[in-house]
Amino acid sequence: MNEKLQQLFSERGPIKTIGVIGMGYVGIPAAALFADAPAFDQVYGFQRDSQSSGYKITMLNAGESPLKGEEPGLDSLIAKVVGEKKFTCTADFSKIAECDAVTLAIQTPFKDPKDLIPDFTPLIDGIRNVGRYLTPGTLVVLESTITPGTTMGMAREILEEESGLVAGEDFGLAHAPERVMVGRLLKNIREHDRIVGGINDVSTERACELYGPVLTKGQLIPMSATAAEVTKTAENTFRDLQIAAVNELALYCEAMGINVYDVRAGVDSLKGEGITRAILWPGAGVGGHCLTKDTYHLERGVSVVAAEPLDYPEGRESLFVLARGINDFMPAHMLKLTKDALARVGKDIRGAKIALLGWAFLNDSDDARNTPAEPFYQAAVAAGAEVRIHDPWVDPKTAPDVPEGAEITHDFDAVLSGADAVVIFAGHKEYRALVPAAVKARCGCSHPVLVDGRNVAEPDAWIAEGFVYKGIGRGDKNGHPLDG
Ligand code: SAJ
Repeated sequence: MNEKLQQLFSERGPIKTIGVIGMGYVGIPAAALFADAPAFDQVYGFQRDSQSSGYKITMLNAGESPLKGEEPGLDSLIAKVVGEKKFTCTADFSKIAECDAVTLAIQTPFKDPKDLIPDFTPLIDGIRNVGRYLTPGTLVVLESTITPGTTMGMAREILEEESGLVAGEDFGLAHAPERVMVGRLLKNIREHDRIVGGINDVSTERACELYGPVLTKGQLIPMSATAAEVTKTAENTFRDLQIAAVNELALYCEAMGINVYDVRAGVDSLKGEGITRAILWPGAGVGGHCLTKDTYHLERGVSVVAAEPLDYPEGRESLFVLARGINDFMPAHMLKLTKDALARVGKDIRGAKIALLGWAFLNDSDDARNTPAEPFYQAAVAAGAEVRIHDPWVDPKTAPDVPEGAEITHDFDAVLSGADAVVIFAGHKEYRALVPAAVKARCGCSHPVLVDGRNVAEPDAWIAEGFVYKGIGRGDKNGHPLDG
Protein backbone atom coordinates (compact mmCIF):
# COMPACT_ATOMS: atom_id res chain seq x y z
CA MET A 1 0.00 0.00 0.00
CA ASN A 2 1.50 3.34 -1.05
CA GLU A 3 0.43 5.64 1.76
CA LYS A 4 1.71 8.80 0.08
CA LEU A 5 -0.46 8.29 -3.00
CA GLN A 6 -3.39 7.16 -0.86
CA GLN A 7 -2.99 10.40 1.09
CA LEU A 8 -2.89 12.50 -2.08
CA PHE A 9 -6.08 10.85 -3.40
CA SER A 10 -7.93 11.38 -0.11
CA GLU A 11 -6.83 15.04 0.02
CA ARG A 12 -8.06 15.49 -3.53
CA GLY A 13 -11.34 13.74 -2.74
CA PRO A 14 -13.58 11.90 -5.22
CA ILE A 15 -12.81 12.17 -8.96
CA LYS A 16 -14.81 15.11 -10.35
CA THR A 17 -12.99 16.40 -13.44
CA ILE A 18 -11.85 13.99 -16.16
CA GLY A 19 -9.75 14.44 -19.29
CA VAL A 20 -10.03 12.08 -22.27
CA ILE A 21 -7.23 12.28 -24.83
CA GLY A 22 -8.10 11.13 -28.37
CA MET A 23 -11.53 11.90 -29.84
CA GLY A 24 -12.02 8.70 -31.84
CA TYR A 25 -14.13 5.51 -31.74
CA VAL A 26 -12.99 4.86 -28.14
CA GLY A 27 -12.47 8.36 -26.68
CA ILE A 28 -15.73 10.00 -27.80
CA PRO A 29 -18.21 7.47 -26.33
CA ALA A 30 -16.03 7.14 -23.19
CA ALA A 31 -16.00 10.92 -22.64
CA ALA A 32 -19.75 11.20 -23.23
CA LEU A 33 -20.48 8.44 -20.69
CA PHE A 34 -18.17 9.98 -18.08
CA ALA A 35 -19.91 13.34 -18.62
CA ASP A 36 -23.34 11.73 -18.30
CA ALA A 37 -22.46 10.09 -14.97
CA PRO A 38 -23.86 12.09 -12.00
CA ALA A 39 -20.68 11.20 -10.05
CA PHE A 40 -18.59 13.47 -12.29
CA ASP A 41 -18.85 17.25 -12.82
CA GLN A 42 -16.76 18.07 -15.90
CA VAL A 43 -15.17 16.20 -18.81
CA TYR A 44 -12.66 17.60 -21.28
CA GLY A 45 -12.17 15.84 -24.60
CA PHE A 46 -8.65 16.63 -25.80
CA GLN A 47 -8.05 16.64 -29.54
CA ARG A 48 -5.14 18.08 -31.49
CA ASP A 49 -6.39 20.86 -33.79
CA SER A 50 -4.75 19.16 -36.78
CA GLN A 51 -5.69 19.45 -40.47
CA SER A 52 -7.05 15.90 -40.52
CA SER A 53 -9.01 15.86 -37.29
CA GLY A 54 -9.41 19.43 -35.99
CA TYR A 55 -12.99 19.44 -37.36
CA LYS A 56 -13.97 17.09 -34.56
CA ILE A 57 -13.53 19.88 -31.98
CA THR A 58 -16.09 22.13 -33.69
CA MET A 59 -18.55 19.29 -34.28
CA LEU A 60 -18.36 17.96 -30.71
CA ASN A 61 -18.75 21.42 -29.15
CA ALA A 62 -21.81 21.84 -31.35
CA GLY A 63 -23.16 18.65 -29.75
CA GLU A 64 -22.62 16.53 -32.87
CA SER A 65 -20.81 13.21 -33.27
CA PRO A 66 -18.04 13.20 -35.89
CA LEU A 67 -18.28 9.39 -36.06
CA LYS A 68 -20.16 8.20 -39.16
CA GLY A 69 -21.91 4.82 -39.18
CA GLU A 70 -24.83 3.96 -36.89
CA GLU A 71 -23.96 4.37 -33.20
CA PRO A 72 -27.20 3.88 -31.22
CA GLY A 73 -27.65 6.61 -28.57
CA LEU A 74 -24.38 8.42 -29.19
CA ASP A 75 -25.69 11.48 -31.06
CA SER A 76 -28.32 12.25 -28.43
CA LEU A 77 -25.93 11.63 -25.54
CA ILE A 78 -23.32 14.04 -26.97
CA ALA A 79 -26.01 16.67 -27.53
CA LYS A 80 -27.18 16.14 -23.93
CA VAL A 81 -23.82 16.44 -22.17
CA VAL A 82 -22.75 19.40 -24.32
CA GLY A 83 -26.10 21.05 -23.65
CA GLU A 84 -25.59 20.52 -19.92
CA LYS A 85 -22.06 22.03 -20.27
CA LYS A 86 -20.60 18.84 -18.69
CA PHE A 87 -18.51 18.07 -21.77
CA THR A 88 -16.17 20.34 -23.77
CA CYS A 89 -13.75 19.42 -26.52
CA THR A 90 -10.52 21.41 -26.63
CA ALA A 91 -7.01 21.47 -28.09
CA ASP A 92 -5.76 23.30 -24.98
CA PHE A 93 -3.85 20.55 -23.20
CA SER A 94 -2.98 22.84 -20.26
CA LYS A 95 -6.46 22.02 -18.94
CA ILE A 96 -5.06 18.62 -17.98
CA ALA A 97 -3.81 20.37 -14.83
CA GLU A 98 -7.47 20.71 -13.75
CA CYS A 99 -8.19 16.98 -14.12
CA ASP A 100 -8.39 14.40 -11.33
CA ALA A 101 -8.13 11.62 -13.89
CA VAL A 102 -6.88 11.51 -17.49
CA THR A 103 -7.46 8.64 -19.93
CA LEU A 104 -5.63 8.06 -23.23
CA ALA A 105 -7.47 6.39 -26.14
CA ILE A 106 -5.01 6.77 -29.01
CA GLN A 107 -4.34 4.41 -31.93
CA THR A 108 -1.35 2.04 -31.57
CA PRO A 109 -0.73 0.60 -35.05
CA PHE A 110 2.31 -1.39 -36.08
CA LYS A 111 4.89 0.13 -38.44
CA ASP A 112 5.81 -3.34 -39.77
CA PRO A 113 4.58 -6.55 -38.06
CA LYS A 114 7.59 -8.43 -39.40
CA ASP A 115 10.01 -6.72 -37.03
CA LEU A 116 7.35 -6.25 -34.34
CA ILE A 117 7.95 -2.47 -34.14
CA PRO A 118 4.80 -0.60 -33.10
CA ASP A 119 4.27 3.01 -34.12
CA PHE A 120 3.74 4.56 -30.68
CA THR A 121 4.36 8.11 -31.96
CA PRO A 122 0.76 9.36 -31.47
CA LEU A 123 0.55 7.63 -28.07
CA ILE A 124 3.90 9.06 -26.92
CA ASP A 125 2.75 12.56 -27.97
CA GLY A 126 -0.37 12.09 -25.88
CA ILE A 127 1.54 10.80 -22.85
CA ARG A 128 4.03 13.69 -23.11
CA ASN A 129 1.15 16.17 -23.12
CA VAL A 130 -0.23 14.55 -19.95
CA GLY A 131 3.20 14.60 -18.30
CA ARG A 132 3.67 18.31 -19.05
CA TYR A 133 0.55 19.32 -17.10
CA LEU A 134 0.39 16.48 -14.57
CA THR A 135 -0.23 17.47 -10.94
CA PRO A 136 0.28 15.32 -7.81
CA GLY A 137 -2.73 13.14 -6.98
CA THR A 138 -3.88 12.72 -10.60
CA LEU A 139 -4.73 9.29 -12.04
CA VAL A 140 -3.52 8.46 -15.57
CA VAL A 141 -5.11 5.55 -17.45
CA LEU A 142 -4.04 4.03 -20.77
CA GLU A 143 -7.08 2.65 -22.66
CA SER A 144 -5.27 2.01 -25.94
CA THR A 145 -4.26 -1.59 -26.67
CA ILE A 146 -0.53 -1.72 -25.95
CA THR A 147 2.39 -4.12 -25.83
CA PRO A 148 2.54 -5.81 -22.42
CA GLY A 149 5.08 -3.91 -20.28
CA THR A 150 4.26 -0.49 -21.77
CA THR A 151 2.42 0.92 -18.72
CA MET A 152 5.14 -0.06 -16.23
CA GLY A 153 7.82 0.80 -18.77
CA MET A 154 7.62 3.44 -21.50
CA ALA A 155 4.50 5.25 -20.23
CA ARG A 156 5.73 5.51 -16.62
CA GLU A 157 9.17 6.72 -17.79
CA ILE A 158 7.79 9.46 -20.05
CA LEU A 159 5.29 10.69 -17.43
CA GLU A 160 8.00 10.84 -14.76
CA GLU A 161 10.44 12.52 -17.16
CA GLU A 162 7.95 15.22 -18.20
CA SER A 163 6.39 15.83 -14.77
CA GLY A 164 9.29 15.22 -12.38
CA LEU A 165 6.81 13.20 -10.31
CA VAL A 166 7.02 9.51 -9.33
CA ALA A 167 4.44 7.03 -10.63
CA GLY A 168 2.62 5.12 -7.92
CA GLU A 169 3.67 7.70 -5.31
CA ASP A 170 2.82 11.17 -6.66
CA PHE A 171 0.30 10.06 -9.29
CA GLY A 172 -1.67 6.94 -10.10
CA LEU A 173 -1.10 4.96 -13.28
CA ALA A 174 -3.18 2.15 -14.73
CA HIS A 175 -4.21 0.28 -17.88
CA ALA A 176 -7.95 -0.24 -18.50
CA PRO A 177 -8.19 -1.52 -22.08
CA GLU A 178 -11.11 -0.57 -24.29
CA ARG A 179 -13.32 -3.43 -25.51
CA VAL A 180 -15.56 -1.63 -27.97
CA MET A 181 -16.85 -2.57 -31.39
CA VAL A 182 -18.15 -0.06 -33.91
CA GLY A 183 -21.92 -0.06 -34.08
CA ARG A 184 -22.32 -0.66 -30.33
CA LEU A 185 -19.78 1.62 -28.66
CA LEU A 186 -21.94 2.85 -25.73
CA LYS A 187 -23.43 -0.58 -25.08
CA ASN A 188 -19.97 -2.21 -24.98
CA ILE A 189 -18.57 0.34 -22.50
CA ARG A 190 -21.59 0.05 -20.23
CA GLU A 191 -22.10 -3.72 -20.41
CA HIS A 192 -18.70 -5.38 -20.91
CA ASP A 193 -16.73 -6.19 -17.76
CA ARG A 194 -13.91 -3.69 -17.32
CA ILE A 195 -10.36 -4.93 -16.84
CA VAL A 196 -8.58 -2.46 -14.54
CA GLY A 197 -4.84 -2.90 -13.94
CA GLY A 198 -2.87 -0.43 -11.81
CA ILE A 199 0.90 -0.29 -11.34
CA ASN A 200 0.02 -0.65 -7.65
CA ASP A 201 -3.11 -1.37 -5.60
CA VAL A 202 -3.83 2.31 -4.87
CA SER A 203 -3.82 3.07 -8.61
CA THR A 204 -6.10 0.08 -9.30
CA GLU A 205 -8.59 1.21 -6.64
CA ARG A 206 -8.65 4.78 -7.99
CA ALA A 207 -9.18 3.47 -11.52
CA CYS A 208 -12.11 1.35 -10.27
CA GLU A 209 -13.59 4.58 -8.84
CA LEU A 210 -13.30 6.09 -12.33
CA TYR A 211 -14.97 3.29 -14.31
CA GLY A 212 -17.52 2.09 -11.75
CA PRO A 213 -20.05 4.90 -12.45
CA VAL A 214 -20.26 4.22 -16.23
CA LEU A 215 -20.85 0.46 -15.94
CA THR A 216 -24.45 -0.81 -16.02
CA LYS A 217 -24.14 -4.62 -16.50
CA GLY A 218 -20.33 -4.81 -16.64
CA GLN A 219 -18.24 -5.75 -13.57
CA LEU A 220 -14.87 -4.31 -12.59
CA ILE A 221 -12.07 -6.89 -12.85
CA PRO A 222 -8.99 -5.59 -11.00
CA MET A 223 -5.52 -7.01 -11.71
CA SER A 224 -1.97 -5.78 -12.33
CA ALA A 225 -1.18 -3.43 -15.20
CA THR A 226 0.83 -6.06 -17.08
CA ALA A 227 -1.85 -8.73 -16.61
CA ALA A 228 -4.39 -6.26 -18.00
CA GLU A 229 -2.19 -5.64 -21.06
CA VAL A 230 -1.85 -9.39 -21.66
CA THR A 231 -5.59 -9.93 -21.14
CA LYS A 232 -6.47 -7.42 -23.83
CA THR A 233 -3.93 -8.50 -26.42
CA ALA A 234 -4.70 -12.18 -25.71
CA GLU A 235 -8.47 -11.85 -26.11
CA ASN A 236 -8.03 -10.39 -29.59
CA THR A 237 -5.30 -12.86 -30.45
CA PHE A 238 -7.57 -15.75 -29.42
CA ARG A 239 -10.41 -14.35 -31.56
CA ASP A 240 -8.05 -14.05 -34.51
CA LEU A 241 -6.90 -17.63 -33.88
CA GLN A 242 -10.49 -18.88 -33.79
CA ILE A 243 -11.20 -17.09 -37.08
CA ALA A 244 -8.03 -18.58 -38.61
CA ALA A 245 -9.14 -22.04 -37.51
CA VAL A 246 -12.51 -21.76 -39.26
CA ASN A 247 -10.89 -20.13 -42.32
CA GLU A 248 -8.53 -23.10 -42.58
CA LEU A 249 -11.51 -25.43 -42.19
CA ALA A 250 -13.27 -23.53 -44.99
CA LEU A 251 -10.26 -24.00 -47.29
CA TYR A 252 -10.30 -27.72 -46.45
CA CYS A 253 -14.05 -27.95 -47.17
CA GLU A 254 -13.55 -26.32 -50.56
CA ALA A 255 -10.85 -28.89 -51.34
CA MET A 256 -13.10 -31.73 -50.12
CA GLY A 257 -16.20 -30.49 -51.98
CA ILE A 258 -18.34 -29.97 -48.90
CA ASN A 259 -20.22 -27.06 -47.26
CA VAL A 260 -18.32 -25.53 -44.32
CA TYR A 261 -21.60 -24.16 -42.93
CA ASP A 262 -22.99 -27.69 -42.54
CA VAL A 263 -19.80 -28.62 -40.69
CA ARG A 264 -19.92 -25.44 -38.62
CA ALA A 265 -23.51 -26.12 -37.54
CA GLY A 266 -22.50 -29.67 -36.67
CA VAL A 267 -19.45 -28.66 -34.61
CA ASP A 268 -21.50 -25.92 -32.96
CA SER A 269 -24.17 -28.43 -31.92
CA LEU A 270 -21.96 -30.07 -29.29
CA LYS A 271 -23.19 -28.20 -26.21
CA GLY A 272 -23.80 -28.68 -22.50
CA GLU A 273 -21.63 -29.69 -19.47
CA GLY A 274 -19.51 -26.58 -19.91
CA ILE A 275 -18.67 -27.56 -23.46
CA THR A 276 -18.21 -24.44 -25.56
CA ARG A 277 -17.37 -24.90 -29.22
CA ALA A 278 -16.79 -21.25 -30.08
CA ILE A 279 -16.53 -21.86 -33.80
CA LEU A 280 -16.65 -18.50 -35.56
CA TRP A 281 -17.37 -17.54 -39.20
CA PRO A 282 -15.06 -18.03 -42.19
CA GLY A 283 -14.71 -15.16 -44.64
CA ALA A 284 -12.80 -12.94 -47.01
CA GLY A 285 -10.34 -11.83 -44.34
CA VAL A 286 -9.80 -10.02 -41.08
CA GLY A 287 -9.60 -6.24 -40.94
CA GLY A 288 -9.89 -3.49 -38.41
CA HIS A 289 -7.59 -1.80 -35.99
CA CYS A 290 -7.46 -4.59 -33.44
CA LEU A 291 -7.16 -8.21 -34.58
CA THR A 292 -4.72 -7.22 -37.31
CA LYS A 293 -2.14 -5.99 -34.79
CA ASP A 294 -2.82 -7.14 -31.25
CA THR A 295 -1.18 -10.51 -31.86
CA TYR A 296 2.04 -8.61 -32.56
CA HIS A 297 1.66 -6.61 -29.34
CA LEU A 298 1.37 -9.90 -27.45
CA GLU A 299 4.33 -11.41 -29.31
CA ARG A 300 6.43 -8.33 -28.58
CA GLY A 301 5.33 -8.40 -24.93
CA VAL A 302 7.14 -11.70 -24.40
CA SER A 303 10.46 -9.96 -25.09
CA VAL A 304 9.56 -6.68 -23.33
CA VAL A 305 8.36 -8.34 -20.08
CA ALA A 306 10.95 -11.11 -20.09
CA ALA A 307 10.71 -12.34 -16.47
CA GLU A 308 12.47 -15.51 -17.70
CA PRO A 309 13.46 -17.04 -21.08
CA LEU A 310 10.47 -18.40 -23.08
CA ASP A 311 10.40 -22.20 -23.30
CA TYR A 312 8.84 -22.99 -26.74
CA PRO A 313 9.20 -25.93 -29.20
CA GLU A 314 12.41 -25.56 -31.27
CA GLY A 315 11.86 -24.22 -34.80
CA ARG A 316 8.10 -23.92 -34.35
CA GLU A 317 6.48 -20.66 -35.47
CA SER A 318 4.23 -18.91 -32.99
CA LEU A 319 0.72 -20.35 -33.29
CA PHE A 320 -0.66 -16.82 -33.01
CA VAL A 321 1.51 -15.44 -35.84
CA LEU A 322 0.65 -18.47 -37.98
CA ALA A 323 -3.02 -17.63 -37.47
CA ARG A 324 -2.34 -14.07 -38.64
CA GLY A 325 -0.82 -15.53 -41.79
CA ILE A 326 -3.89 -17.65 -42.54
CA ASN A 327 -6.28 -14.72 -42.07
CA ASP A 328 -4.04 -12.45 -44.17
CA PHE A 329 -4.15 -15.14 -46.90
CA MET A 330 -7.94 -14.98 -47.38
CA PRO A 331 -7.99 -11.96 -49.75
CA ALA A 332 -5.50 -13.83 -51.99
CA HIS A 333 -7.81 -16.83 -51.86
CA MET A 334 -10.70 -14.57 -52.93
CA LEU A 335 -8.62 -13.60 -55.95
CA LYS A 336 -7.95 -17.24 -56.80
CA LEU A 337 -11.68 -17.98 -56.61
CA THR A 338 -12.30 -15.02 -58.94
CA LYS A 339 -9.69 -16.19 -61.45
CA ASP A 340 -10.98 -19.78 -61.37
CA ALA A 341 -14.57 -18.65 -61.91
CA LEU A 342 -13.64 -16.35 -64.82
CA ALA A 343 -11.68 -19.19 -66.39
CA ARG A 344 -14.83 -21.36 -66.27
CA VAL A 345 -16.36 -19.00 -68.85
CA GLY A 346 -13.15 -18.57 -70.82
CA LYS A 347 -12.27 -15.19 -69.34
CA ASP A 348 -8.92 -14.07 -67.95
CA ILE A 349 -8.36 -11.79 -64.98
CA ARG A 350 -6.30 -9.53 -67.28
CA GLY A 351 -8.78 -7.03 -68.68
CA ALA A 352 -11.66 -8.31 -66.56
CA LYS A 353 -14.03 -5.78 -64.97
CA ILE A 354 -14.55 -6.52 -61.27
CA ALA A 355 -17.24 -4.98 -59.07
CA LEU A 356 -15.86 -5.06 -55.51
CA LEU A 357 -18.74 -4.81 -53.05
CA GLY A 358 -17.84 -3.76 -49.47
CA TRP A 359 -14.81 -1.69 -48.44
CA ALA A 360 -15.62 -1.59 -44.71
CA PHE A 361 -14.03 -4.35 -42.61
CA LEU A 362 -17.30 -5.00 -40.74
CA ASN A 363 -20.91 -5.46 -41.83
CA ASP A 364 -23.20 -2.41 -41.77
CA SER A 365 -20.35 -0.13 -40.62
CA ASP A 366 -18.35 2.74 -42.12
CA ASP A 367 -15.11 1.54 -40.51
CA ALA A 368 -12.61 0.59 -43.22
CA ARG A 369 -9.40 0.49 -41.21
CA ASN A 370 -7.05 -2.25 -42.52
CA THR A 371 -9.83 -3.60 -44.72
CA PRO A 372 -9.11 -7.03 -46.26
CA ALA A 373 -10.58 -5.64 -49.50
CA GLU A 374 -7.44 -3.51 -49.97
CA PRO A 375 -4.91 -6.32 -50.60
CA PHE A 376 -7.46 -7.97 -52.91
CA TYR A 377 -7.84 -4.73 -54.85
CA GLN A 378 -4.08 -4.30 -55.18
CA ALA A 379 -3.52 -7.90 -56.34
CA ALA A 380 -6.41 -7.84 -58.84
CA VAL A 381 -5.20 -4.58 -60.38
CA ALA A 382 -1.66 -5.92 -60.51
CA ALA A 383 -3.06 -8.93 -62.38
CA GLY A 384 -4.51 -6.56 -64.98
CA ALA A 385 -8.13 -6.32 -63.84
CA GLU A 386 -10.20 -3.10 -63.69
CA VAL A 387 -11.69 -2.95 -60.19
CA ARG A 388 -14.53 -0.63 -59.19
CA ILE A 389 -15.36 -0.30 -55.49
CA HIS A 390 -18.86 0.11 -54.03
CA ASP A 391 -19.71 0.63 -50.35
CA PRO A 392 -22.88 2.44 -49.24
CA TRP A 393 -21.54 2.92 -45.70
CA VAL A 394 -18.05 4.25 -46.32
CA ASP A 395 -17.50 7.95 -46.96
CA PRO A 396 -15.21 8.16 -50.01
CA LYS A 397 -13.78 11.46 -48.72
CA THR A 398 -12.59 10.17 -45.32
CA ALA A 399 -12.03 6.44 -45.93
CA PRO A 400 -8.52 5.26 -44.89
CA ASP A 401 -6.21 3.02 -46.94
CA VAL A 402 -7.85 3.82 -50.33
CA PRO A 403 -5.18 2.82 -52.89
CA GLU A 404 -3.94 5.34 -55.39
CA GLY A 405 -6.16 5.43 -58.46
CA ALA A 406 -9.00 3.69 -56.60
CA GLU A 407 -12.36 5.31 -55.97
CA ILE A 408 -15.14 4.28 -53.62
CA THR A 409 -18.60 5.06 -54.93
CA HIS A 410 -22.20 4.83 -53.74
CA ASP A 411 -23.34 4.48 -57.36
CA PHE A 412 -24.25 0.78 -57.49
CA ASP A 413 -25.30 0.79 -61.17
CA ALA A 414 -22.00 2.32 -62.26
CA VAL A 415 -20.01 -0.32 -60.39
CA LEU A 416 -22.03 -3.24 -61.76
CA SER A 417 -22.33 -1.96 -65.33
CA GLY A 418 -20.45 -4.33 -67.65
CA ALA A 419 -18.88 -6.26 -64.76
CA ASP A 420 -17.46 -9.71 -65.48
CA ALA A 421 -17.27 -10.51 -61.79
CA VAL A 422 -19.02 -9.35 -58.61
CA VAL A 423 -16.89 -9.92 -55.51
CA ILE A 424 -18.41 -9.48 -52.04
CA PHE A 425 -16.07 -8.47 -49.20
CA ALA A 426 -18.50 -7.09 -46.58
CA GLY A 427 -21.82 -8.57 -45.45
CA HIS A 428 -23.73 -5.29 -45.57
CA LYS A 429 -27.54 -5.60 -45.42
CA GLU A 430 -27.73 -4.04 -48.89
CA TYR A 431 -25.77 -6.99 -50.29
CA ARG A 432 -27.87 -9.54 -48.41
CA ALA A 433 -30.88 -8.22 -50.31
CA LEU A 434 -29.36 -8.43 -53.80
CA VAL A 435 -31.60 -9.91 -56.53
CA PRO A 436 -29.60 -12.13 -58.94
CA ALA A 437 -31.63 -11.18 -62.03
CA ALA A 438 -31.25 -7.47 -61.35
CA VAL A 439 -27.49 -7.79 -60.82
CA LYS A 440 -27.12 -9.90 -63.96
CA ALA A 441 -29.04 -7.34 -66.02
CA ARG A 442 -26.56 -4.65 -65.05
CA CYS A 443 -23.53 -6.87 -65.67
CA GLY A 444 -24.94 -7.47 -69.12
CA CYS A 445 -23.34 -10.84 -69.82
CA SER A 446 -24.70 -14.40 -69.86
CA HIS A 447 -22.46 -15.82 -67.13
CA PRO A 448 -21.28 -13.15 -64.72
CA VAL A 449 -19.14 -14.39 -61.83
CA LEU A 450 -20.20 -14.05 -58.18
CA VAL A 451 -17.57 -14.57 -55.46
CA ASP A 452 -19.16 -14.49 -52.01
CA GLY A 453 -16.68 -13.75 -49.25
CA ARG A 454 -19.33 -13.32 -46.51
CA ASN A 455 -21.93 -16.00 -47.24
CA VAL A 456 -24.61 -13.39 -48.05
CA ALA A 457 -25.85 -15.06 -51.25
CA GLU A 458 -27.99 -18.21 -51.62
CA PRO A 459 -25.86 -20.12 -54.19
CA ASP A 460 -28.70 -21.93 -55.97
CA ALA A 461 -30.60 -18.70 -56.68
CA TRP A 462 -27.54 -17.16 -58.35
CA ILE A 463 -26.52 -20.33 -60.18
CA ALA A 464 -30.08 -20.65 -61.54
CA GLU A 465 -29.72 -17.12 -62.95
CA GLY A 466 -26.58 -18.19 -64.85
CA PHE A 467 -23.92 -16.89 -62.47
CA VAL A 468 -20.63 -18.72 -62.02
CA TYR A 469 -20.72 -19.02 -58.23
CA LYS A 470 -17.80 -19.31 -55.81
CA GLY A 471 -18.10 -18.99 -52.03
CA ILE A 472 -15.67 -19.26 -49.13
CA GLY A 473 -16.04 -22.77 -47.73
CA ARG A 474 -18.72 -23.76 -50.28
CA GLY A 475 -17.00 -26.81 -51.72
CA ASP A 476 -20.48 -28.21 -52.25
CA LYS A 477 -21.29 -25.47 -54.82
CA ASN A 478 -18.01 -24.08 -56.19
CA GLY A 479 -17.85 -26.71 -58.92
CA HIS A 480 -21.50 -26.41 -59.92
CA PRO A 481 -22.45 -27.33 -63.51
CA LEU A 482 -22.78 -24.40 -65.93
CA ASP A 483 -25.97 -24.30 -68.02
CA GLY A 484 -25.75 -23.36 -71.69
N1 SAJ B 1 -14.38 -11.78 -38.64
C1 SAJ B 1 -14.46 -13.00 -39.34
N2 SAJ B 1 -15.14 -14.03 -38.75
C2 SAJ B 1 -15.75 -13.89 -37.51
C3 SAJ B 1 -15.64 -12.64 -36.82
C4 SAJ B 1 -14.96 -11.61 -37.42
O1 SAJ B 1 -13.93 -13.16 -40.44
O2 SAJ B 1 -16.38 -14.85 -37.06
C5 SAJ B 1 -13.64 -10.67 -39.27
C6 SAJ B 1 -14.54 -9.44 -39.48
O3 SAJ B 1 -15.15 -9.51 -40.76
C7 SAJ B 1 -13.55 -8.29 -39.39
C8 SAJ B 1 -12.52 -8.81 -38.39
O4 SAJ B 1 -12.66 -10.22 -38.33
O5 SAJ B 1 -12.92 -8.06 -40.64
C9 SAJ B 1 -12.67 -8.23 -36.98
O6 SAJ B 1 -13.98 -8.38 -36.61
P1 SAJ B 1 -14.44 -8.24 -35.06
O7 SAJ B 1 -15.84 -8.69 -35.01
O8 SAJ B 1 -13.48 -8.91 -34.17
O9 SAJ B 1 -14.41 -6.66 -34.84
P2 SAJ B 1 -13.37 -5.72 -34.06
O10 SAJ B 1 -12.01 -5.98 -34.50
O11 SAJ B 1 -13.90 -4.35 -34.20
O12 SAJ B 1 -13.60 -6.11 -32.53
C10 SAJ B 1 -12.67 -6.82 -31.77
C11 SAJ B 1 -13.45 -7.42 -30.59
N3 SAJ B 1 -12.60 -8.31 -29.84
C12 SAJ B 1 -13.08 -9.45 -29.33
O13 SAJ B 1 -14.24 -9.80 -29.46
C13 SAJ B 1 -12.10 -10.30 -28.55
C14 SAJ B 1 -13.96 -6.29 -29.69
O14 SAJ B 1 -14.56 -6.81 -28.52
C15 SAJ B 1 -12.79 -5.38 -29.29
O15 SAJ B 1 -13.23 -4.31 -28.50
C16 SAJ B 1 -12.12 -4.85 -30.54
O16 SAJ B 1 -11.64 -5.93 -31.31
C17 SAJ B 1 -10.96 -3.94 -30.11
O17 SAJ B 1 -11.15 -2.71 -30.16
O18 SAJ B 1 -9.98 -4.46 -29.63
